[in-house]
Amino acid sequence: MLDAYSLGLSGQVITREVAEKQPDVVGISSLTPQWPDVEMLADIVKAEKKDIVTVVGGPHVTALPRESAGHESVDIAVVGEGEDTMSEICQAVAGGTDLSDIDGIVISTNGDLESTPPRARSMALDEVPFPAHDLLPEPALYNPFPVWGVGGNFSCMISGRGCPYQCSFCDVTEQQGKRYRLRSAVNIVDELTWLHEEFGVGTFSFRDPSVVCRRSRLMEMCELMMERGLDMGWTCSSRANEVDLEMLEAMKQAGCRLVQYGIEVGNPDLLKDIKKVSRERIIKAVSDTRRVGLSAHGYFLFGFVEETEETMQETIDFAKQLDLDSAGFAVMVPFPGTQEFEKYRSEGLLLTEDWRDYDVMGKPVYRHKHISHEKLTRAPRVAYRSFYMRPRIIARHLRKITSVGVARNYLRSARLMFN
Ligand code: B12
Ligand code: SF4
Repeated sequence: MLDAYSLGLSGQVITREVAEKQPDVVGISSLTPQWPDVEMLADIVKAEKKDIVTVVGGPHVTALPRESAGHESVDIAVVGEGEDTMSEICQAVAGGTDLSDIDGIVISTNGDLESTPPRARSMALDEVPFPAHDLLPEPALYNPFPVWGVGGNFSCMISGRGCPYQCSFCDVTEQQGKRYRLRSAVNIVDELTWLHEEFGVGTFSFRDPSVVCRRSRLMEMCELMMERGLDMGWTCSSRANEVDLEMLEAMKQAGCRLVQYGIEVGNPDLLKDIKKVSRERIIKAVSDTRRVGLSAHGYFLFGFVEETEETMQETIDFAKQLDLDSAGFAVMVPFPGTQEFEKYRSEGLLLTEDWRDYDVMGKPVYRHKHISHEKLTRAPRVAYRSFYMRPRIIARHLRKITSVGVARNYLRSARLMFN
């Protein structure tokens, strides 16, 4: 396993690794803006040895499997979850058996594409082995953003898959299905215990929204973390309609420091259009979060098809009205497979399908009907200044700078925000 991004490896170093290890199969994961790098990696592998079977997977490939398999250095594109599929591919390659018996893949043979039937989603997530944390580089390499917490080595956790909400800009429902599929509380806490004891992980972040979706599981998980004396700080994300005061209290006692809410916009009609939570529920969730002593972070986006200059201002005003500790602002990226992508494409407003540009830190990849390109590009910076340049927020964050490491992390984030 080679975490080339985190290690900052060049193409030359990766070529050397492939030459040394001489693998039979290489699997490469991809999010949309990483797709050009995936093509380059597959090219590197094939240039080293033509016989190596190249397999690609991940959200981008699941959204566009045939297009992905169409790249000349790619042999197989995996649609959806990869655990069982990848192991079946390896067995087939080792045993020389027919790949077309494997569900959920697109096979490329000299440019001809063959799609096999879709694969059923795995329901028994407790049976999936823990991620191979032992194959990753030193945990000290992974630093959280300051808002994700400080203290000790850091790791990410996924407590379940799927999401029923189908927000217009998000492809998780499309990728992972409408139904929540959840790991048990014991299974999650077992992985945390392993991370803590073996790798000195002191801080982690639940990255899936489903961690709070089943109250009984959340309460059991918090209780177990306390029973085992896991002294770990953590953060999670949640839809604002899924938490209540009692849950937040239990989370705080179990080491939670911050809850991140995907709020997105301030205008009530736009909130409905993009399938987000009402303003009232958001106000209540943020205030309950602060009431129990947890920090609250809000994510906001600009550039939905129905957006206007007025709604952008409403978003900034709403962010400031809420009692948030921190906020993140970005221009909405319509990833393939989302409703926003289809809307922008059908109206002929997409400016590029160069996937490298589909980066949340980048410029809008579409022309907007009501807002100039320049204004939309600048919107996150305007919002950051307006949100953070308030004495109350500055004072709150200054209090959190307790070491040089934290100060460095803050500087890193400030550079990203204001650049
Ligand atoms: C944790 C997370 C991160 C982490 C870690 C990212 C990572 N590289 O894994 C961080 C914070 C770094 C991150 C960053 C970004 N993220 Co992110 N992230 C997530 C999140 C919340 C969970 C990912 C996860 O583990 N899911 C659970 C597992 C089970 O699903 P999975 O990752 O899709 O993997 C399964 C299959 O896809 C497949 N698979 C995946 N890879 C491979 C490879 C092979 C060979 C095979 C066979 C199969 C296979 O098998 C896996 C297991 O079943 C998802 C949202 C979500 N709930 O999924 C967004 C998500 C993946 N992120 C997204 C994006 C866009 C980004 C950024 C590109 C944002 C940006 N800057 O523009 C950056 C990329 C930065 C980078 N350099 O990697 C999008 C992807 C959309 C898209 N079409 O690309 C998602 C879906 C969020 C969203 N709704 O928009 N992210
Ligand atoms: S943004 Fe969050 S709540 Fe909405 S569909 Fe995606 S994962 Fe679900």
